[in-house]
Amino acid sequence: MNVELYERIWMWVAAGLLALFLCAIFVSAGVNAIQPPSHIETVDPTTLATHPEFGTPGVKVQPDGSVVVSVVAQMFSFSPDPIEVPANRPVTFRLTSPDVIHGFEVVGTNANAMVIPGYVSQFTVTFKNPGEYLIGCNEYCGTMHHNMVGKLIVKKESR
Ligand SMILES: [Cu+2]
Repeated sequence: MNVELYERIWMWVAAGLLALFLCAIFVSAGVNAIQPPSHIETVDPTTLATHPEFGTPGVKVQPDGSVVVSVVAQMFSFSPDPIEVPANRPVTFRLTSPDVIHGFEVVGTNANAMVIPGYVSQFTVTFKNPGEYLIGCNEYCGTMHHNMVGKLIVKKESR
């Protein structure tokens, strides 16, 4: 089969670009430690009110000093609100919803997760800068979605 020189050149250019883009994905995933969700934990969305953890959502300090925040996102608020956490300490967010899919994004940080009824979304983040942050729902969840906001207060540690 005879392939014209120009066509052959462009085929190699296209193949090279594909290889380059694949490399870019793998390198950036490696450098930024991007990973797919690894944590699968289910919870019954119909009995959240009596759930031992999500029945009383809030900030809990573990014996080792780490902080766990259990959050219930529901139409059209986050509970607890405001959320108060210390700066410069790992904070693990555990989120779930009793109704529909919501988002949980701490604006200006990389804390961002989808909140899915029936599942617990979990991620750990360390806030370096004390201050007040806006929490927004970034998944359309109903007529008052635009009002679904919360507040995160990152407190400077007093030690
Ligand atoms: Cu929403």
